[in-house]
Amino acid sequence: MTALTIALSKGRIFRETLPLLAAAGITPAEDPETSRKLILDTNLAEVKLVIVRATDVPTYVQYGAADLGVAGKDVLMEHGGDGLYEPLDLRIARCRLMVAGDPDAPPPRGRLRVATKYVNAARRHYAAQGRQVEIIKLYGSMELAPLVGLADCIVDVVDTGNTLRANGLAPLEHIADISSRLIVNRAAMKMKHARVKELIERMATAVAA
Ligand code: PRT
Ligand code: MG
Repeated sequence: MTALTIALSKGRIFRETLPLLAAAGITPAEDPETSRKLILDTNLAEVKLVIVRATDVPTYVQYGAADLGVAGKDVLMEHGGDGLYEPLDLRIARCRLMVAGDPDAPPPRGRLRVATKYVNAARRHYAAQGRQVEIIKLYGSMELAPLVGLADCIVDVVDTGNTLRANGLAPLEHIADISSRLIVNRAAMKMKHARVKELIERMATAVAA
């Protein structure tokens, strides 16, 4: 059997990918939330899972350190598609990439300052509107930035909107609907075609069910 390595992140992506992996006949031997291992065995000797940060999944797959992976479209929009196929929308971990801010704030004098970890997606969004903005790169807790005057607004993913509301912010502009995608290394798609194709087909059937 062809060896396959699948890159996943802990948390919601791992949880929501589990049933889809099960449909493909793959069950992890351990739970990454309780195990410290970064390489997890599965019920299939030839299939391993590697547990990495959500934003690192495309990098592992691009370089072939993992044959496949599951990554949010937000992460893929930032990373770009180099060396990757994106054959299947898994329809999990769904949310929206939004501009959010204080709806009552007066319009800024000068350039709009936008805090985000999604610098590329944010730049493209404002460029499409012909607006010159100042992008401030953050790695987390974006909601804080408008509250302390670091930025006029943020670009972040929103699910329930509870985090925004709790901080007196509201969604202002919709950028993209987000879900997680199965991604495949380009070389693996050729070299391990039969095994990868079977996995994609089984997961696709489970997604459609
Ligand atoms: O947490 P860590 O820093 O390790 O990495 P990560 O945040 O990138 O990973 P994780 O597991 O939190 O998110 C993985 C993927 O899940 C993201 O890339 C998105 O594609 C998707 N996803 C779906 C979300 C959300 N929903 C979501 N709500 N990712 C993050 N959030 C955040 C959101 O930014 C907000 O701060 O959760 C918070 C709560 O959201 P509300 O609107 O429900 O309050
Ligand atoms: Mg997170």
